[in-house]
This record gives sequence, C-alpha cells and structure tokens, in this order.
Amino acid sequence: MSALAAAVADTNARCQAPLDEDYAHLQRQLDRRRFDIEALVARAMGFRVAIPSWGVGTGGTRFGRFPGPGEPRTLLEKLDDCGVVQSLVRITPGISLHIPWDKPRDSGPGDAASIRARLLELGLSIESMNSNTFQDQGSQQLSYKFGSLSHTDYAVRQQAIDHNLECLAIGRALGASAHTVWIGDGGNFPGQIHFRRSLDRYIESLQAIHAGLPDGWRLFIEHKCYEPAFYSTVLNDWGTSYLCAREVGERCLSLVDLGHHAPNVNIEQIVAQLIRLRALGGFHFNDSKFGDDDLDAGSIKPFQLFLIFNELVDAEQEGIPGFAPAYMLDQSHNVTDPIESLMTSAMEVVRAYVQAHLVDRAALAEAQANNDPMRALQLLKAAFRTDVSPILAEARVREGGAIDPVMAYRASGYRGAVAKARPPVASSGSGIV
Ligand code: AOS
Ligand code: ZN
Ligand code: ZN
Repeated sequence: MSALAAAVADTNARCQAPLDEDYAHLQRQLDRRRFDIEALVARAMGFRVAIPSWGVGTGGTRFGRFPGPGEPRTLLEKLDDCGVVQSLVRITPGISLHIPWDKPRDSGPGDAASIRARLLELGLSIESMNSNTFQDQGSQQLSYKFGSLSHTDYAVRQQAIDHNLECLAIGRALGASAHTVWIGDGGNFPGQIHFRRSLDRYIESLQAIHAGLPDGWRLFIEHKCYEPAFYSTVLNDWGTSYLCAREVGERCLSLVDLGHHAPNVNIEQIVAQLIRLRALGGFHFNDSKFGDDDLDAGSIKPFQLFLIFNELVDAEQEGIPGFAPAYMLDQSHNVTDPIESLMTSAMEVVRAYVQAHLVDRAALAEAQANNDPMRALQLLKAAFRTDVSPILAEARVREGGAIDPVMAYRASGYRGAVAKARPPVASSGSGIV
C-alpha cells in the first residue's frame, strides 16, 4: 500500500465515527426541511472542478516568488501532484495545461505517449489547454511586449495565432476538448492603443483560431479589466467578451475568472446574464480582495461563491439547453503548500455547489413574486448557513478519498518525500502566475 493510501486508511479510521455522528444529525435536519441527503451526496460525488497544471507550483507576485520544497519540475511531476489532489478529494480528475510551460517533449519521458500513460495510471485526463502570449519565450522570433492577438504588426499576430493553433494540436494529442485564451494585450498610456482597431484585430485573430478548432472543442475567452496592462485591456469586461464571442463563432464562449472584475462588481449577476445569453463557457475559480486571482477560492467571500452557484444550480435545475460550464481553479499559491490549497479550494467550490441545492426554489420564486426581499434573503441564507461538510466527506469516502484530505496528506509525508526526490531548479517553468 502506498504511503498516501495508508494515510487515507489511517486518518479515515480515526475520523469515521465523528463523521457518522455529524452525518446522522445533518440527515435529521435535512429531513425536516424535506431535502434528501442521499441525493445531495450523489450531487457532490458527480461534481467536477479541473486543476490547472501551474497550480501545483508556487505562484508569486511582481515582487518575487518564494518556491516551496519539492516543486514539480516537469509535466510528469505536475501530474503526480495533481494525482495526489485527486486521490484525496475525488472531484478533480480533469487537468488544464499551459503551453509552452507544459509542452510535451518530442520523445522519451515527458513525450505525449508517456504523458497519456501517466494520466491513465493516475485516473486523470487533460480537459483544456491554455495559450501563453503574455510572455516572450526564448525560442520565439517576435516580442509580445506590445501585444499579441491584437498587435499592430500582422507578423506578431500571426505568430500568436500559430502558437494557439499549436496548443490545439498538442491538446488533441492529449485528449483535451477546450482551449482558453487569455491575453495580456492592452495599454499603459492614454492614446497608446486605438481601442476600436485593437478589438477588431483581436477578433480577427480569434476567428483564425476558431477556424482551427478540432471537432467537438470549445473556445473560451477570458476577460480581465486590468493587468498586465494597467490603463486599458483589450478584452476588458464580460459584455465585450460576449460581443467578441458572438463575432468569433458559435463555439466561442465567455469564461469568467472571479478575480478579473473591478471591486464590488456583481459577479453572480454577470453569470446569470451570460447563462441567459447562452454564452457562459466556464469559470476560473479563485478569490480576491483587491487584485487578481491571488487568493484561494472561498477564502474571502464564500457567500459570493454561493450566490454564483445559486445561479448555476438554478440554470442546471431548469435544464437550460446547452448549459455545460467548465469549472477550473485558477489561483496563485504564494504562502501555502499548493496541494493543500488546491484540495481546500476544490472542497470550497463543491461546498457552494451543494449548498446551492438547499435553496428552496419554489419558496424563493414565491418570495420574488410577492416582492418579499427579506424572505428571499432568508431562504438563501438558510441554504448558505447549512454546514454540508458531512455530505462532502461522505461523498469522498464513498469514492475512496479522504474524510479530511489535508490531514491525510500531511500524514502521508508526500511533500517531504518529493522534496528529497526533486531538488530545486533555477526555474520551474511555471514562473509567476
Ligand atoms: C490571468 O490573469 C488569467 O487568469 C489566466 O487564466 C492565466 O492564463 C493563468 O492565470 C496562468 O497565468
Ligand atoms: Zn484565469
Ligand atoms: Zn487571472
């Protein structure tokens, strides 16, 4: 038995009795409220949120990066870490890759065949691809300093398009079915960018990428109102994202990264609008206080996360045609063990999903029809305040995961073991994310 499996068995044995007690108590409470706890466990077991390959490395800020011990140095090692997350939480079998950071080698360990084999072994799959035209790579001819897909120079745009097409080819070889494009294009000075023309060029470039999409794939575009350009960004908000997606093509959809909005923006309302417009492609979950995707999902604004899932579950229960958003974590781990952060965030996301199933929707509709805001809020709060932890833990146990994933992970000694096997390297490839 592996150290991880032994740690799961050992910690689960210690946590089982308290879980049984808490589960029975919650079941009585939910029975009273006429919710079927078994149906909720099934929901939790069916939930999926993907892990970004870059999330298993330490992130950083523009001031620096403080790598942790045993950082993965190759894609195969990143997959190993993703495998640990999945084996403990059991809702994260999907992985998202970033090219060129995760570009497979041409042959030998790390080539596409060995990656596919490792994925199979770990019970993982590649779900989506991400391009990188926000950094310059040593091997490229032209710089993205002044933009990529919207650059004024046709040759730079073409280089960026070609890179995206290469991502599609790599993704196809690895079994992916979606591609996310986030660009760093924008301006730092008034007048630097011609707003209308840069958007025209961006859309035209995306159309070329859309034309190269393999069958069955979706193309996600990710808006962001600031950074790395601080005065203006080319794809600045969800409305622009929606309009661009419509012009690009029918398989192009808008992706919402929770950290990419101005303070106080009502993200759950944006989510509802995009659902209504049949344009919601997916999510990058994280939390943020002031900046970008700096903080772990659910760590600062769990009620906002719940309200977002309230919209998603409402759409799911209504059976809106074509509603199939892709969920992924996208956050920068600066001071924690990335594996612990990813597990905790995945659990916070599924928690919000299950809580959203506890909204009494008929009563909510009635409160809305009767213009009774206090009743409406009470109904949402009743769902949000329910501690669904026993449901989530029960779902993990039934799938062979850990009742307490962080406890099991620490007990396994995984980080100490990989710290020995993976001596630090100058650059881990993931850089500052
Ligand atoms: C950047 O802010 C975006 O969130 C992207 O999703 C980006 O590709 C990712 O964070 C990796 O840097
Ligand atoms: Zn993102
Ligand atoms: Zn971001």
